[in-house]
Amino acid sequence: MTKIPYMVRLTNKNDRDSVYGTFGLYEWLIDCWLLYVKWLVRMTKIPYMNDHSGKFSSKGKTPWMEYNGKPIADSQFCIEYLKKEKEVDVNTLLNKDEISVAKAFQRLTEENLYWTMCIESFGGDVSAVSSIIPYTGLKLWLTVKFLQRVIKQETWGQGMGRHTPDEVWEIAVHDMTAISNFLGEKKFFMGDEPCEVDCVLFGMLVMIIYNMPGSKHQKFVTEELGNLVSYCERMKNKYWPDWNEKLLHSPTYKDDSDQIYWHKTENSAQS
Ligand SMILES: N[C@@H](CCC(=O)N[C@@H](CS)C(=O)NCC(=O)O)C(=O)O
Repeated sequence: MTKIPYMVRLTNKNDRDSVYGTFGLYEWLIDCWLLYVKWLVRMTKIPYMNDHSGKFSSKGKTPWMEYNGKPIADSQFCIEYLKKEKEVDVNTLLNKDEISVAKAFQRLTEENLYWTMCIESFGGDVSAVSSIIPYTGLKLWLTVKFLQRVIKQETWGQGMGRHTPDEVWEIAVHDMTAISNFLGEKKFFMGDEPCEVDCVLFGMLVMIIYNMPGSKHQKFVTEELGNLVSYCERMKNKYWPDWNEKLLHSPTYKDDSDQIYWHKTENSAQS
């Protein structure tokens, strides 16, 4: 079963708030921004369902969500909307300076490091990324060609694609090292308790660790930046205890399109 995860849809079903969406991990592509939205959903214990229809947002991007029929595009706007709607503050333990630092790291990750990852995966040898896409033959070839073309245009426009491969790698090393140095020995990025930036970092780092096999990024993180690997494990254990059983290649994987996930315990992903 192969489905491309792209949409988070929230709606009010049977007089209950429900979130409909897909969780990239359950598929072949870990969508870092979708993990960000889903984390808030799990952290705040909003019931949700996965939707595997694979639609893009009105802005032509993923993820996006629909809440009581209102479509909201872009993970950041989804998060802001949910925070307001549910009256949750996931940064309560941070002061203004810390919130600013966290935001700067969020942007470094989403707007800079991300593009180096795109170039590493699709800019040259595509055999590694092809190995995680569960298609074969023409379908695989067309998917990879399509993604290569989109990413080439986007990275040129963004600017990262105008650098040489060595320059791109230098930028990536600086970004990943900055994240690792700031995390240091802390349990979570801003201290003992997780906050919003943790989900952004987690989403991006698990893409590196699990979705970029054999890449320079993966090698660097796993071999040189061990604190990032244990950090991801901590986040995974806390919020995604069902991670392994929901993997596409896991024997326990099943289509969960009709399932409503309810979180019964504090900060737990149990459904
Ligand atoms: N700022 C957006 C970024 C989302 C994004 O770039 N998503 C990628 C998938 S990981 C996408 O939709 N790419 C399709 C495209 O750019 O055409 C967000 O936070 O939701």
